[in-house]
Amino acid sequence: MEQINPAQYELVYNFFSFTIAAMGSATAFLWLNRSQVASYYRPALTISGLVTFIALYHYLRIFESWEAAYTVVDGAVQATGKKFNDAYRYVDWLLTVPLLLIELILVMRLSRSETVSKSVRLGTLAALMILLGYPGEISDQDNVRWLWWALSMIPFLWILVELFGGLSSSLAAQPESVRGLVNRARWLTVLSWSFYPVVFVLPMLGLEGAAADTAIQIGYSIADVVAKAVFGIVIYMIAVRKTEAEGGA
Ligand SMILES: *C/C=C(C)/C=C/C=C(C)/C=C/C1=C(C)CCCC1(C)C
Repeated sequence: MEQINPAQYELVYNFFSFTIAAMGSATAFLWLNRSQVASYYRPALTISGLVTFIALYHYLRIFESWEAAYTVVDGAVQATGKKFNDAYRYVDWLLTVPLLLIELILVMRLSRSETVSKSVRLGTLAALMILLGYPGEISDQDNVRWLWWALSMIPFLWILVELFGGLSSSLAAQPESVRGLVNRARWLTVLSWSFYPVVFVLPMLGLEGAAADTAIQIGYSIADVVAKAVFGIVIYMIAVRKTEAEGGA
């Protein structure tokens, strides 16, 4: 591990702690409010809470790994020799990224066959994107990182095309009162997800050593809170509004 200074160590520590609080409270909110929406929309909230719950678990492990990787002695941060475990993030994404897309599909309440086919297609693309990113993430050679970045960008861009092309006709079929919100959920996905490939390239653009490690950890944490907890709340709002538009729970 790179030599990290106390301010960087604390900053990452505090961001992990904040993310744990955000994921935990989002999980409680989403699961406790299931009864506020019609029964068709409950699976979307269950899955939404499952996503933040899986992230809560992984952030607890990430936090633990961060604490184990360093000790603070007389105000200086020293590496303990235990490696900070980056794999937790990728295991988390592998599970949560397909579920996030399924959440969005479920809250749209499409026909059964469309729900299944879109979930399978988007879920597979999302898993492929994460698997292709991992060999790059664990490499510190720029050319290796660029190669896997480029490969992972293919399913990533494909997902964006599906969200804008494939889901547009489904969007038009949504009740008037929720169209704006569903559109916002789609944009929230696009913008928050675009953050990840940008954070990934920071070390290839000249950011070095502990500064790069710090930026990556903070960048991914912010993106995770937006893409999972904030997104979950938007899904909840859509479900509540659709419940109202369709005549109550
Ligand atoms: C909750 C976690 C989410 C929404 C994670 C999303 C992750 C991505 C969109 C990652 C994409 C990547 C690329 C497109 C290229 C480089 C490697 C990745 C995996 C960072």
